[in-house]
Amino acid sequence: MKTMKKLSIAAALCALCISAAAQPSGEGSIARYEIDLEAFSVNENYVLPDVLTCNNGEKVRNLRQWEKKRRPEIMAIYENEMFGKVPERPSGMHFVPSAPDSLVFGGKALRRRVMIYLDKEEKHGFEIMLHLPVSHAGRIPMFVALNFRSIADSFDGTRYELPYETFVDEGFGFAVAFHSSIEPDIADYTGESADVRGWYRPAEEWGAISAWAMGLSCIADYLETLPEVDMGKLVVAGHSRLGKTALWAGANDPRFAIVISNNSGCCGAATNARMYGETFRVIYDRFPYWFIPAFSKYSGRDCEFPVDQNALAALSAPRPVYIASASEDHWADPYGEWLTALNAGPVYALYGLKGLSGRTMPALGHCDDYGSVAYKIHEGPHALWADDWLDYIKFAKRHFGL
Ligand code: GTR
Repeated sequence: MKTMKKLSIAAALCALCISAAAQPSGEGSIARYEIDLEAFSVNENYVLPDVLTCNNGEKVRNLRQWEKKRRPEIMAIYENEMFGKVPERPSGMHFVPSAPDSLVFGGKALRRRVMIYLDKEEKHGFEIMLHLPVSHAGRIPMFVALNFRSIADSFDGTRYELPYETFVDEGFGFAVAFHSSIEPDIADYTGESADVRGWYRPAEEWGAISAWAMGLSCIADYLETLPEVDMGKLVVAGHSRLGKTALWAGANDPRFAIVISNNSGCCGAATNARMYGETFRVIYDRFPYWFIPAFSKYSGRDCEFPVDQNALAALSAPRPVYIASASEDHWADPYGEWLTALNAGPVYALYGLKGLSGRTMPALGHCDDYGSVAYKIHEGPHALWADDWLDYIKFAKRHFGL
């Protein structure tokens, strides 16, 4: 099954038994860099379950079958076996300004800070920060993202490459919240103030990734109250664990018109079946609270998960989805992330939309954004850089016709 080897990824690809779902030829482009597989193993006999085969074996042949039967089945798999259900927002949710609005970037943008309270008593809530271009003609398209830093610490956006001013210059607003202020990113959190999961319903019914996804939807709820925002043009984006969250938020909330998942790896865009880099056992041992307890039964049995991650990406169809990797991010399995993008294509095809342009991984630094599924691999480590954001802005502009 699994073998430990030191070899170039090109050699690894030659050894792979490619599944019926994908017959790609990644050698040409990916051979440009080498992966030391000594610390990794790969399941050479992986098979991706067919995203368009229903639980009862029935083949999906049209959009109706996808939307009425197969898509709900896949949602239920992620809800019952991995992330838990993202609940409706609580009835007590309301919004309170947390600081006076200010003009920033030489007067080009309005900065606004708002508390999103989930309860009437205002014990459970998180702060969001908005940057909105002030001289924008028409309603404002928005990026919505969670960040790894508190609002107070992230004004410059330097550490996590949130170039707010660039967004404003390009005609986009940006709404951000600190992920841990929605649900702490800590195992066995025992505090109360921000513990949305424990307060709202039993914590074991939904993992932190679902709580963060709910937070993104709460931000969309706030944006709906702003007449200057174009609710038809919301992009949800995230990096790493927040890239997993972006995919899950996109699956749950159709208001996110474009979904961008950067270096999301295991349980995000990386294939389960290859078991390369981070695996279910490793992720669940380190971060059990991201998931529901039911997910533990797949530890070491990644291939037995009923779907692969192309199914997660395809839950956003027909909305465009962008998956991005980094060449040195072996932990997240760039090749597996590309396979996911490739194999989301058949669902987009049901909508008459194109997936990736071909069955070859794009060269480093290049993006395959020919259709409604995009994939790129930047040269370098696990990161979301300013240049990546520029690509995402370009992608959003093209799909929004801006
Ligand atoms: C790693 C984890 C990955 C990824 C990353 C991150 O430690 O193994 O799944 O989510 O963290 O979010 O930074």
